[in-house]
Amino acid sequence: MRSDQAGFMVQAMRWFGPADPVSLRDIRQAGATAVVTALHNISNGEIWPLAAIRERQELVAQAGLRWSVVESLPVHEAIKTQAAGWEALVDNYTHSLANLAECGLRTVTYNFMPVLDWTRTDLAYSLPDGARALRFDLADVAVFDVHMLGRAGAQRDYSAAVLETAAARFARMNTAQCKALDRTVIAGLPGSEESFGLAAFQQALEAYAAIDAARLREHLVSFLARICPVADALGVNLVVHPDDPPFPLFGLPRVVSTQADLDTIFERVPNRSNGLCLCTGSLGVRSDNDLPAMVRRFGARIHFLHLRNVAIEEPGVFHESTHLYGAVDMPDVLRAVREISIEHGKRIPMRPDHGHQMLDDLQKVTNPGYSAIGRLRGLAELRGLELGIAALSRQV
Ligand code: CS2
Ligand code: MN
Repeated sequence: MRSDQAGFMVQAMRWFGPADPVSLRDIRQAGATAVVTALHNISNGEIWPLAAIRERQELVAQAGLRWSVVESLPVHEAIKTQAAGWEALVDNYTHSLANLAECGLRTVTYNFMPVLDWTRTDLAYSLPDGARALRFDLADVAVFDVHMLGRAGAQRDYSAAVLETAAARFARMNTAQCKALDRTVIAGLPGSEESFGLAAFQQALEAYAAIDAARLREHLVSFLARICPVADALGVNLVVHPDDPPFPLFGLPRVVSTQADLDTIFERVPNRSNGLCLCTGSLGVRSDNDLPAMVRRFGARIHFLHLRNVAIEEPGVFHESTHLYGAVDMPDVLRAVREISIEHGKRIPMRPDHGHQMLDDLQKVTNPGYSAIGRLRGLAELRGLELGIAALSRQV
């Protein structure tokens, strides 16, 4: 009999901790052997205490699962902007890394997106089959940015066509619809460390007034140059999650969106611990990102996979499709993953990154993108694809 432990990937699911409406038992029944979680109750910038890490680890172990990846150990905004006191925050970060390593947690995810973590404009987009998906429409971002926030110079960041659509859309929107858009865009999606009101958001944007992409890249490099030597010594892999979506929003710089961005990050900080969380759904929004090629190129540095797919409706508009079908050629990606797994002798933790709200979950309140059944479906499909690829490869 084949065992569920035999693949080239470790099947994991994200769990938001004891308050998550999706339980560890649900995750186990979905067939995952591991979870990906974080101490979301600890404020960004503070040290994760050993005891709290151990307690979480035990909770996961009691459910018959393993905590395989930390997602995320968030990087404080002051580190991204190099505001006063940022060095002390980096020291706290390394202290947390040391505590995690002491508990045997050796893969740690983070992102370097300014102000906002992942961004969508619709959290309940109806699909033809009645399921709901997360959607992004740049014209809605323009509605918020130009008409609701009134950011100076915002018009310059959009095409004439997008501005025209946004103006027409805004003219038809009532207060409730404006509020809903505001909440969706800046109130913070699950996993985000920040959540803003309009004034606070404005202020957060202003902190980047003098920070362009070149400068933000330098800030990322100085962060990594400080923590990677420590992570090397601890045997910890730090894996950067790409920008989602992988293009600038609100005039904010983006530095983890393309193969060239990643090349630079790894060239500038070649340390072994400087790694990548390859998120197919984030990177896959850009047609110039060749995902199987990126898997092969960065194979040694990939220690975590987010697997999902996107349907590109038109430039700047996409929704999250089912895990196997969409702009990303998932069989080709997993074939490449199998190759790097063999080449580097490692099983790579993966998780189905988001899923549709479907079946009984349509009646439940869960974290957007993180309901149980849609992710169970995604995990099941990806597991079948993995097994199929492994089986076919043995025959040739
Ligand atoms: C995640 C983000 O839910 C998601 O899509 O990718 O919350 C976040 O960017 C990652 O956890 C990395 O920090
Ligand atoms: Mn992701």
